[in-house]
Amino acid sequence: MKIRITIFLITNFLISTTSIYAQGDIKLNQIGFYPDAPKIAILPDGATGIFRVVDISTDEPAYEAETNEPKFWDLSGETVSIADFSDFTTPGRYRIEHESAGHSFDFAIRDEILIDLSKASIKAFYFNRASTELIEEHAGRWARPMGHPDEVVYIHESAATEERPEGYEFSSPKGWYDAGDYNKYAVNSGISTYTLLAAFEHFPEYYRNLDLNIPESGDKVPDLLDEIRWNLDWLITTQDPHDGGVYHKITTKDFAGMVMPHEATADRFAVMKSTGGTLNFAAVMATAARVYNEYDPGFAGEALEAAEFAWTWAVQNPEVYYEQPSDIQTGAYGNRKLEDEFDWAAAELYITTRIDDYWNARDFDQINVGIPSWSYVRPLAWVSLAHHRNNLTDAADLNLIEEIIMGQGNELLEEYDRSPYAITMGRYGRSDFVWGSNGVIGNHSLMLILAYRLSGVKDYLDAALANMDYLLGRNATGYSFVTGFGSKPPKGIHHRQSAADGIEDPVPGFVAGGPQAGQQDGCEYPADLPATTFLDDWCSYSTNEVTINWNAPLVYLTGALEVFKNQ
Ligand code: G3I
Ligand code: 9MR
Repeated sequence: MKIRITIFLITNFLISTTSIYAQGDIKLNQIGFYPDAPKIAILPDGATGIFRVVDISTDEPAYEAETNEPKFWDLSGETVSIADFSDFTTPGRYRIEHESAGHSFDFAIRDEILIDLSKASIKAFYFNRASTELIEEHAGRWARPMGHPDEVVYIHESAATEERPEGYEFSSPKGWYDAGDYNKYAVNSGISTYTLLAAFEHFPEYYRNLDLNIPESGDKVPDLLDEIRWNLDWLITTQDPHDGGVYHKITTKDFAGMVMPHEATADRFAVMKSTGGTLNFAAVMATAARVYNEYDPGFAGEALEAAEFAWTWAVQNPEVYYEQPSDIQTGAYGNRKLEDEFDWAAAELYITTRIDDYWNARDFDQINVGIPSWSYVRPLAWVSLAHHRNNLTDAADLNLIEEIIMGQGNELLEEYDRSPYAITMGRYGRSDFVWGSNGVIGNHSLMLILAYRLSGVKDYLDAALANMDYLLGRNATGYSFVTGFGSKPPKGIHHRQSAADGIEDPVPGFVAGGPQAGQQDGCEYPADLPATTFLDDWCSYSTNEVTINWNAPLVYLTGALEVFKNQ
């Protein structure tokens, strides 16, 4: 018996040492799974046959089954098979093993598996706060001095008016840094702030009790709303009080170097009012007016007034497209298609005020609304309309609202069923893998969650959970894309504070931009297909930067999955 065990151990040892596969070649969600949820891992190189779920505490197989038939994925150039162990529900810590394909990272099966990530994904916004010191009590190892007080910003030539000429000084403090850079952009603040507001609006019970350990924790306002307020307090300063137009951005002329916020002290400018920025502002402020009414009616009133003022400016100035002035090099967030921004702002104003004129101002008759992004916000109108569908005036078409959300959900489900990785990325081939592809899959998931809420059909929820697995490791790069989470998270994100603070681990809770084949930064990539072009290095701002608009859907998704985990 002893001899047989020894032989078994030696053979096992040989298999694992002679295999060309490393730990992590079997890919899965590196955090783990809810006990009763679907659970799958992906095996490389056409591996088939028996796979085992091995209990870490005993090193014994606890479950085994066969893989499905391998499939080829053109976007990653791989032939992969699915190991489905959804039937296995016993809490514990495990790894997946396969005779030729190696093994996975360790993972857990337990309840509340996403709660820490749900909190950290919001806390990332706190870490990106401008105009405040982050103290150790809230920021731990990532405490840092205040950067960018923004008590004095200058009107740039492009934004000069009679009342506010070039060089005019005003105050525009607070807000979140957009990303790895330290600038603040009205357009991208739009979808990001809205998505967090939507998370609260859709799941108030969950967020009311979520303690984020931020400076405002313990006050009467839920922490998520306190965090959002930090950005709204800034955003409201970007409206010109004389006409209602909104500055496109508050920015330095060039991107800062790889320095901490307090070391980036170049002058900041309010650059050009734009229709796009103004409509994003209107939509967010109209949404905020609803959400804060219960907690701070004074602010809610102010927000609604600001939204209406912005809307009026945009209607009178419908084609003021952002043009980057020649002396400004920072992010453009330029966009010449603003029909969707008009739809979104009108929809939010309609929902908040119940004034039919806002609904009637637009042709709300689109069927294929698509997936939200910073440059395409039409779906956000339908997200809000769907959530408020039982509280609209007769002007609204409820059947259309349902048809639109379910149509989108069905399109995503089709890809999920077809996908070798069982995810929703790849519907239009490469076009899902754009700069910020991890924001794309986050927004797919937001639409799926809505389809689930409208229909009660669990397939939509399962697909959203599958996309969460993708973000946490079940993808062609093998990374868990969220800093500080999983066995192989990004370490070299393009985030100035993380690169400059001298701390090995980056600020936690940020999702990296994700794979896309553009290589716009000229770095050297280990692979070049849409789903594999990813580099965990500061150099790679086209795949490894972090941004508020990619983190916001991660917030929404993790929160929703925690809310629906027992369904
Ligand atoms: O619109 C075209 C589309 O027609 C075409 O089919 C497609 C093919 O790749 O490209 C589309 O344009 C892309 C554009 O985003 C719109 O999505 C560009 O290729 C792509 O380079 C561009 O990337 C943007 C990037 O800035 C560079 O401008 C990202 O969306 C945007 O998220 C990113 O934002 C930056 C800010 O400027 C500064 N702060 C950091 C932030 C994140 O990196
Ligand atoms: O750091 C910048 C990042 O935040 C932007 O998303 C990106 C694209 O606009 O640009 C980065 O800045 C780079 C600049 O464009 C070119 N020189 C190198 C900079 C990064 O080190």
